[in-house]
Amino acid sequence: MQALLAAMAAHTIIAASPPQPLLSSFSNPSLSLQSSFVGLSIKFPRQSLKFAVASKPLTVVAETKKAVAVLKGNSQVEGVVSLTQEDNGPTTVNVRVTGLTPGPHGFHLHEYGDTTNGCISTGAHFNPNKMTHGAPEDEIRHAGDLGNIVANADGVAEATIVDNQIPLSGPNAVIGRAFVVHELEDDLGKGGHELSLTTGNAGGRLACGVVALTPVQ
Ligand SMILES: [Cu+2]
Ligand SMILES: [Zn+2]
Repeated sequence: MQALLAAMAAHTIIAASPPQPLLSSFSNPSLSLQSSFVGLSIKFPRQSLKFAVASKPLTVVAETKKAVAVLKGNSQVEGVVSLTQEDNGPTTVNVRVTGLTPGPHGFHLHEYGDTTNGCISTGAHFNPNKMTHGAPEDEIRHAGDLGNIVANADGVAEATIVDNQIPLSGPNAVIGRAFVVHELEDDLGKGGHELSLTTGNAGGRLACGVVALTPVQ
């Protein structure tokens, strides 16, 4: 018991010791006190601070945001989706998916970045405005409706999509949601099938990937 207490006491001292040098450097030697006073007592720093605050609204700083999603599933289908957005402009989406059957495949942004039970856990199409399913160019569409990507004879689909409804920041940000590539062609809400206005009747989910922040370079 005593050994335990001793160990605890030693531990407490170790844990408490790091702040001490900091405190002593503030309260202790007259040298460091003086030098910090020099900086604070001169009036120039205050003026330059005011100047910086006043000029801030005039400064235009371009902000670039980048994200990436790595698509995987229960098949050989896989891919990478890169997203870039400048300020509050449209988001540019670069897609490369391999392992597909040749032809069009529905490509959407789904609501959740949850892949607990595979791509099915990503939920429905991202739809913050409570619309029905449509084409990317339609007024009435889900925000996540990005149409189709088309695979060539080698099963490779490459596309660049520029879209206004999938921002990387703000209330409708798509970070943490997921891209899904489908088995079938998305009919863009116009196929007359009972699923046309919810999923575009695009069939099963071949691969999906969560949108995650990536360094801006
Ligand atoms: Cu989908
Ligand atoms: Zn949709």
